[in-house]
Formats: sequence, structure tokens, C-alpha cells
Amino acid sequence: MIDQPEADDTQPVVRAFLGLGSNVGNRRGHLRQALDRLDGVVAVSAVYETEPVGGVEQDAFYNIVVELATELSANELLARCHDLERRAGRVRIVRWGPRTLDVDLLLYGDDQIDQPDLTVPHPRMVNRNFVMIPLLAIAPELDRHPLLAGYDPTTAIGDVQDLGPL
Ligand code: GSY
Repeated sequence: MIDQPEADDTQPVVRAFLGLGSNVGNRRGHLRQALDRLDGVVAVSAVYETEPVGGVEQDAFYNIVVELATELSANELLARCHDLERRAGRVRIVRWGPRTLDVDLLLYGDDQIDQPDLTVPHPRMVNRNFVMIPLLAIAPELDRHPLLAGYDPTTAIGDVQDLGPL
């Protein structure tokens, strides 16, 4: 009998970026706990205190961006993001409103994804300093990424202040 090659169930490792934010309770604590629960962390930005964006009057956010090397699919990673939000006790009361933890899938390799529940690159990221400033701080080469060509630092919104490492 001829040997059959064994099934190869290894997944490609994809470079992905998540944006995390918190403006309720222990903001730094929520970010730390989420980070501890993530696998495959490659880099973590500084924490930024950021002006709320979205029109709802609310407290300032703490935001970070995290780079991952992941074997999860984009949809599996999205489910992981929602799980982190749930475990932080997040309840959706007001759209764009305060939250213990928000976790957004920003980039998944060079993939462009357009599904009802998932758009990648994140559709609003290039207009938001609280995403782009920490992202480019840990991955400066992304300023030449074709999918991020819409980013203009002179028009992106929301003041941010670097508070140093998480
Ligand atoms: O989209 C993420 C949640 N969010 C944020 C945020 O994380 N930071 C700031 N500065 N404003 C925000 N508005 C919303 S909604």
C-alpha cells in the first residue's frame, strides 16, 4: 500500500491588529485584563488618553492597539473580541456611548472583508487618531499600506495623549 500524506491541518499565521478602548471604571485594568486574555501578542502600543469620538458626551477613553500573530480566522478573531467585551461586563446601552471595553478588529493581514457583521480594514479607523496614532507607533510601515491610504493626520479627529506603557 502506498502511504498517504498526513492531512495538514496547520493554519497560516496572520498578522492582525486590534484596537481596544475603555472609558468606564478601571480603564487601565480593563485593558490589562483583555491583553492577558489574548494569545499571540507581538506588540502593544502605549496607552493613550483620548478624547471621545462619536458625538455622545462621555468620559475620556484609554486606548491601545495590539499586534497579534494569529492562526484564527478573521471571524474567529472577531468572536474572540466579542468574548473579551462580554467578560469585561460590557452592556450596550447607548450606541457610540460609554463602555467598559471595546475591542475592534482593525486589520487582518492584507485582507479586505465585507460582511454584514465584519468590515476589515475597520471602516472608520483612518479618521480616528485614537486608532491611527497608536497603530503607527507600533507599525510605522503601515503608513504606506494601500488600504490605509485615506489616513490624513491633519484631518483625523480626536486629541490623544501618550500616557506611556500599559
Ligand atoms: O470605537 C471604539 C469605541 N469608541 C471610542 C474609543 O475607543 N476612543 C475614543 N476616543 N472615542 C471613542 N468613541 C467610541 S464609539
